[in-house]
Amino acid sequence: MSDDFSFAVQATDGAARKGEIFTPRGTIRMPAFMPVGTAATVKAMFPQDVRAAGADILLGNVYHLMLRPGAERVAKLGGLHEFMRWPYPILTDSGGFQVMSLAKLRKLDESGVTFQSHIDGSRHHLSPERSMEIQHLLGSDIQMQFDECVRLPCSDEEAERAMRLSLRWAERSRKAFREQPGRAIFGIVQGGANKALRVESARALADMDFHGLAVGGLAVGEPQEVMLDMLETTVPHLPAGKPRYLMGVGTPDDIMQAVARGIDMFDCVMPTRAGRHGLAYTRFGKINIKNSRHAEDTRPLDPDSSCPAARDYSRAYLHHLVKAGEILGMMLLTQANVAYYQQLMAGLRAAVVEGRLSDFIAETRAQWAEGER
Ligand code: PRF
Repeated sequence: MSDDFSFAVQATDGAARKGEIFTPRGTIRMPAFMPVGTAATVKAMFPQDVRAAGADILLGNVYHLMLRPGAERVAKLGGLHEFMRWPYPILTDSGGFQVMSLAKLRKLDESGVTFQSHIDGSRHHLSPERSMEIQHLLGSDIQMQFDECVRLPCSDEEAERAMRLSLRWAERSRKAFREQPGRAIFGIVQGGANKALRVESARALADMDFHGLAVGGLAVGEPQEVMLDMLETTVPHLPAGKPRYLMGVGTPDDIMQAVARGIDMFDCVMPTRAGRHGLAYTRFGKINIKNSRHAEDTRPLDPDSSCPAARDYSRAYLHHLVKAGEILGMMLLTQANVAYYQQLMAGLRAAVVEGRLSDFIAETRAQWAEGER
């Protein structure tokens, strides 16, 4: 295995790409979905089950880990991979987005953000420099620049201010990144729902020395068509030779549509969070397992799935577990959902290689609409 970070595109179908990132901790097959492991755990799943479901890489969060158990403590304990027993690649988000959605009493200025912890009210400061230091202490394989994401809708003035601040923070993050073999840093495009701002942000970041580029500031309250429109505007300005990551997206359909527009990587809490709330994503569409129509349904979620959780337990049993508030209900549904997302990514990769992505997308949507019958 290579001792450095590298990226290769192996096939294309329209704007869509099938590629791989090589890192010393393993290969990331793309288009890739990264399950979210916010607090050093993919909630309700053993790491070996996340792996068995087909994940090549997890996402971790600076914000949560700096507050609890603390980045210096994780470093002392051997780094995040060793701590959580996940030896494969980890991407860490830089913290600003989570501060804005979770922390209390936030104050943002040129230096960074001061905020109060949502856990105990303690005061903290995050800057591009501190975020990169924390990502280094965690031992993250793919580190994200520190940025500011604004919710949509917002004014063009607000989108421009945040985009320009994020560009200045991109330069500071790039400087503060500790170069190590196999470690990478990605820049993040901002610019709200304004095409000119998006293009300017993408071009400026493309000229900086990042290993990959992310599109941020989307899936923050806008309709899907606005998000896809922004991708169509932004992606052509991102270098073809670098991986492209759409942050915090999304539903299975969002992912298929974004792949068709040239995105390579995704993360989202959707499969794990839905699993803890009794919602299953399957080839036959979304299933609310709490619905009483499943109470005596002996069929599994998907008899043809390679995932034991989706294949080996009846819907009646899953219904019972979730209704009774049993932990195993959350565990099985989370595992089935993560496996479904990974199967979808495998399907997308195969479709790009075979040059039949638009047929794959149409067939997948038809199967969701049709249900089982
Ligand atoms: N920036 C960062 N993390 C993010 C986002 C962003 O814009 C989003 C937006 N969907 C999710 N996670 N740093």
